[in-house]
Amino acid sequence: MDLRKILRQYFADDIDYEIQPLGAGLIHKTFGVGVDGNAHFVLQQINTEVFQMPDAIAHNVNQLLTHAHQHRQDPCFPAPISTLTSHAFARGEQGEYFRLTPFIPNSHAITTCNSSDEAYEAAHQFGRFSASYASLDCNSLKETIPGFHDLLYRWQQFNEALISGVNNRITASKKLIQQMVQEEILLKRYLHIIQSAGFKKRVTHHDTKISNVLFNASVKGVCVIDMDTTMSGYFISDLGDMFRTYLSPGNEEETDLEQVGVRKEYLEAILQGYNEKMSDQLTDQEKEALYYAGEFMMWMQALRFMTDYLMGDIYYGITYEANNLNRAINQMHLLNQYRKQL
Ligand code: GN1
Ligand code: MG
Repeated sequence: MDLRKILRQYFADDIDYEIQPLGAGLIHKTFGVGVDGNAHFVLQQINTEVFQMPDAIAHNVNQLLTHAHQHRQDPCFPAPISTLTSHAFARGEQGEYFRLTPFIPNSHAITTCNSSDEAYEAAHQFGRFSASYASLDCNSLKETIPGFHDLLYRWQQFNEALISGVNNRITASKKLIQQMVQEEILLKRYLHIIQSAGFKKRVTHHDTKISNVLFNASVKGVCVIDMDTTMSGYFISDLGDMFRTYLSPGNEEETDLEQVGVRKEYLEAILQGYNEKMSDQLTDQEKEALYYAGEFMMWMQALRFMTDYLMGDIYYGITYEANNLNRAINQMHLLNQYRKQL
């Protein structure tokens, strides 16, 4: 793939940009585009297996930017750059989709959350993001991945994998599968939530990992990035994924379970940062589910990793055979450790 050809769809001048791989996401291919060692833009090739409707992402970004503009408020994320022909995406020769976003000067992303201050700042940014769009009718947003954080759907996919998945993987993982099935009570609570008037559909980011926040040199949060999965959803997705990904010193790839656990001060920091922006927005019923948010996301992610393992690793990138299995084990361990803190 000649990325220079892609850049020419954005720039009339023929600057010889340096293009370097960037970040550690499991889904897209990301590149820093710059001059003399300084990044000016971020170029991403959209994974269209995962995002089969890239235009839905562009539609949502447009809705958000229009809303922010009308309310004279900060969009809370960097707006993507259109091509010279005013398209949201540049296209590769085989129809691939690319998007370009400005690189925010003096900002950086981090891949692991290493202090409760970082956790606080990130939670504050994601809270600010959702709160900023509180008056946007989230029904105007499209679903960029159908059923993305629908726990019932993820549970059904898991159950289908138990029937049609790779046989020896199912047999060898009996114990873990049983442990995961025992958590079905978390699904019951979710089903209750989605029927309750006290739970609002909100503009939800749905991927609140620490690398989706930009920080400045003094480690203050600047804004959030990655609007791919921003759509209508429940706050438990955003808060829960922060718990899932910031609380533990070891991340979801960690196979030494001693490293997987909950740092209590990070939990307090996340709640503080998020509540500063969101507590006025949340209903009483939602506030009762602050801690459930973590259980919801940890279990759902365990189900998703395990489903992928049983189906033969078709969704998540893996670097070794049991990678998805180990991720599922890791997430179930985290869930158990998390509960001990409640
Ligand atoms: C995927 O690629 P990345 O890290 O942004 C996934 C998230 C999962 C995460 C687990 C579109 O996100 O939902 O939580 O992996 N995104 C999609 O590492 O499936
Ligand atoms: Mg993402």
